[in-house]
Amino acid sequence: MVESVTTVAAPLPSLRQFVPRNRRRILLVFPRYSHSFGTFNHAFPLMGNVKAFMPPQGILLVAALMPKEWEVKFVDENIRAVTPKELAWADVLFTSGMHIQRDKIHDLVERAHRAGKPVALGGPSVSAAPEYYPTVDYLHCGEAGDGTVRLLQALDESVELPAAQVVFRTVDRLPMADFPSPAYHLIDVRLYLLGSVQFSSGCPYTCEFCDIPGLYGRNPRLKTPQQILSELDALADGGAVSVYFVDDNFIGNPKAAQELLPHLIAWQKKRDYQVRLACEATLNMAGHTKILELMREAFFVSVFCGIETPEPEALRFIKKGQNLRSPILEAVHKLNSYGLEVASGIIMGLDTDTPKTPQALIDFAELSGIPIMTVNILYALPHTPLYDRLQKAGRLLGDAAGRDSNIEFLRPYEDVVTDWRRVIGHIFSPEQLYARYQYNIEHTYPHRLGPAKPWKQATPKNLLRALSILRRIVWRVGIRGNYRRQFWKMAIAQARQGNIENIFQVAMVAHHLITYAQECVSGAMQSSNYSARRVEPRPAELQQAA
Ligand code: B12
Ligand code: SF4
Repeated sequence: MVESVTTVAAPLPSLRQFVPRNRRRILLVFPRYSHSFGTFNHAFPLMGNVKAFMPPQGILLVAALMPKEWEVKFVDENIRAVTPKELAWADVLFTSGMHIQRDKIHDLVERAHRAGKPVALGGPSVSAAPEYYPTVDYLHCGEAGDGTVRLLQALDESVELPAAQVVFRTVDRLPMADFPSPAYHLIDVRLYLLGSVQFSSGCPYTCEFCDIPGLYGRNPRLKTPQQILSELDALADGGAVSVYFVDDNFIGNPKAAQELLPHLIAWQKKRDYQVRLACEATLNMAGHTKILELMREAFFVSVFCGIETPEPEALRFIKKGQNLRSPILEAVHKLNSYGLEVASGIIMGLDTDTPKTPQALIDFAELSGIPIMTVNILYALPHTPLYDRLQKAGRLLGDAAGRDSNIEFLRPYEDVVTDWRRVIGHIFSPEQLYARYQYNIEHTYPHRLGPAKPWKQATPKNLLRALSILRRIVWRVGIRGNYRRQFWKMAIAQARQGNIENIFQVAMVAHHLITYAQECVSGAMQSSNYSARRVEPRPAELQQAA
């Protein structure tokens, strides 16, 4: 039975003004990610104490939104598992996640229920597909807003397990200018590879496969530059040396991006360019020369573009015409000329794919020089135009056992996966990947700005850390690695030119990509990030009980 609370029956206080009547203990837990190209897990052992990719903004923001009268604890299971003692302490467990974390969310709910605690789940997965979570007590669909106030009211009322599932949907979103900073005081920023900030939410485009416009809207909503600067200060003070703008599309509102950038430049100058910035954006940013100039000055060093396919016909078919505004290779190389290394998402299994597609992708990787290309087979996400089209055509399979996609492709599934393995195996062979890095070393990195006084960052603590990373790289890659030759060729050339930072960056990321690709080719990993096929074991405590 499900009770759905979507409409506002009585006037609600705003989320920032909600005052509870009772004391509550809220345990916020972020579930583990499955490993993927995008999680960089194989790089962590080279980096000492780094344990996870980025702090989870969404749930940390929710932590910051809790009434000050309530006690709050936070555990990121990518860093360590939540303990029985913490579960016993809590009145209620809050969790979040993407579809790919679905298994881990279910495991967590099972652990909470065994401890007799109710669970509230929010975030992108439940917002898009509440039907995935029939056993969760409270579902929070959508962004922070009136739905969140309703949830807090319900928990203020009672923390008993509810008789039926209750669903809260946000209709009226909290303006982003009213967002507090995520609760960074609850984490150790140094345990993460990157810090993250969010300036805007939403994307004006409507690519057929994407759930962003449905989840976050088409008219990007914005924080103020001052909010961003204070979040950046918190992250940099906490030890972050790289920060990723998680905006769906950094130039979704180009005017707003252009207005923010001078503030970022002033911030970088004040801190002498200690923090490298990165973002996600559509490839048509190549047409915004002024923005590119400012991004260079603000020390943006990489941008993730959903290129999806280099085939123009395919781009038109998936409604991604914005990638066609200038020839793709020209656009990528223009971004490189502003110091921006391009990373790219690629999709296989499109209706327009032919037996020639794998070679076209391999050629594209070589010509573009893009080192990080995350290649996935297509999966139809609920509530996307793609899902609706395939449903009408009777081409949705459900999560059929053993398959990584829910789509009946036009080509045989086995052929699509075999092609995927061929592409991954080729483009992430050490020779190919190191050649693409060499391209960026020559054509991208020299265009970047950097600290005016780099020696100021060479504190004894930083030097010790760098030495420890270097020792690990030399041991794991330079001595024990099966691609030692490529590594030493790059490392010796860079050391001669004094570009020590390039050695660190390239060696760490390449190690992840090469190792992960080898796991993909051996069949140990999923070919789609949305696959429901479990490739990792359940936690020991749940296995024992089963
Ligand atoms: C940063 C990011 C990542 C980071 C995650 C870092 C981290 N620790 O969170 C990394 C790089 C690891 C990542 C990887 C992937 N990601 Co990602 N990622 C994002 C991105 C760009 C930003 C997330 C974010 O910080 N948002 C800002 C916060 C404030 O928003 P939010 O989390 O939705 O939280 C709000 C509400 O949902 C709500 N809320 C959230 N949690 C909770 C909990 C409770 C209890 C309550 C009440 C409310 C609540 O309150 C918040 C304020 O409104 C989003 C896009 C987006 N717009 O969110 C995609 C997104 C979440 N990722 C997505 C995907 C598909 C992936 C990948 C599978 C593939 C990929 N694109 O690379 C991989 C999977 C990795 C893995 N193996 O597990 C999809 C998820 C689709 C879905 N519906 O599940 C998204 C939506 C983008 C997209 N459509 O492609 N990702
Ligand atoms: S441009 Fe990117 S975020 Fe926007 S709809 Fe397309 S895939 Fe989604």
